[in-house]
Amino acid sequence: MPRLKLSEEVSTALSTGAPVVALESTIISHGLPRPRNHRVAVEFESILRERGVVPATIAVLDGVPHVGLTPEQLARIAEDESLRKFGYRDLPLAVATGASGATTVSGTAHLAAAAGIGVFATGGLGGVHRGWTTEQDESADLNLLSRTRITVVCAGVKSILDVPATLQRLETLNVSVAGYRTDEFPGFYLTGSGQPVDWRLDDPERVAAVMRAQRDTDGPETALIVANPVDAAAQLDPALHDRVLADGLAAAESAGIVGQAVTPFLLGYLVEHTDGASLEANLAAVRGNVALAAGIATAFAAA
Ligand code: PSU
Ligand code: MN
Repeated sequence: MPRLKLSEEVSTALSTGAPVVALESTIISHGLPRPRNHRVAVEFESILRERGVVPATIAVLDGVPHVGLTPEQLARIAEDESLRKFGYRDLPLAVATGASGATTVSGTAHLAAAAGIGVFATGGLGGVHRGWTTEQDESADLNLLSRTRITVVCAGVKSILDVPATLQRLETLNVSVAGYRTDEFPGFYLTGSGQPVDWRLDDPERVAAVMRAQRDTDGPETALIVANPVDAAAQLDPALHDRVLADGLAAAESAGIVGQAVTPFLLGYLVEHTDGASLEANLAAVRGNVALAAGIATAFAAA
C-alpha cells in the first residue's frame, strides 16, 4: 500500500511508544450533518488529548493517505461536500488518481494498522444490510476486520442493519467480539440490540490483555471488536427508533438508493425524522467509544 503521510505528532508518538487512537473520517463527512460535524470532529480529538492520547484522524487528501490531520485538513473533511467515501478497495484507485475522500471503517482500519496504530474508535460498524436474502449488501468493513490486526471500539453495528446476520458473519470471519461491561451486544443508537455476546470485558487493562494475546498468536491477523453500549440515559427512544427506521428503509427502497449511499441516506433520514434525537444518541455513543479507546490505548502502551 501507498506511502502514508503521518502528522508530526502521530509520528513522534508512535516512535516513542506513546498512546495513539485512530479516528475515521467518513462519520464526519458522510455520517453527520454540517456544520455540526466540524465541531464534533474537533471534540473527538480533544477527548483523546485530554486523556494524554494522540488523535490520528485518517483520510485521503489529493491522493495521499493521511494519518493524523492538521486543523485545516480536519476542517476540509467536514466542509468539502465533494469528498468521496473510501473503503479499503478504493485506496489504490484514490492514490493513483490523486482523489480525495474520507475513509470508512475498512479504509481507516487498514491505514491505521499500516501506520502501527493498535486502537481505533468509531460509532457503529458497517455490516449485513436488512434484505440481504434478496439484495446482496454487506459492508466491506467485516471482511477487512477478518484480516487486519486492530482493536475497534464501537457501539456495535449500525441498527439500520441486520444485527443477528452481522454477528453471524463476524463469527464466520473469525473476528473476536466482546461486550464492554455488558453481556448484550449494543444496538448503536440503542443501549442493547437484544442479541447476546459471548465475551464480556470489564476494564481497559483486560482489553489490552486480549490485544497482547492476539499479538502472541501466530494465527490470522484478525481484529478485536470492543462493543461499548451508549448510556441508557443517552439512547434514542426505542419505539421512535423502530418506527422511523421502518419508514427510512421504505424510503430508501422507493428512492432506489444503493451501494455506498445506503448508509448515509438512512443515518440522515433518522436525524431528520427524529428531530435530531438520533444525532444526539449517535454522538453520545461515539464520545463514549473515543474515551474508552483512550483508556485501552493507554493500558496497551503501558504493558
Ligand atoms: N459509524 C457512524 N457513522 C458512520 C459510519 C460509522 O456512527 O457514518 C460509517 C463508517 O465509515 C462505516 C460506514 O465504515 O459507515 C459503513 O458504510 P457501508 O455500509 O457503505 O459499508
Ligand atoms: Mn453497503
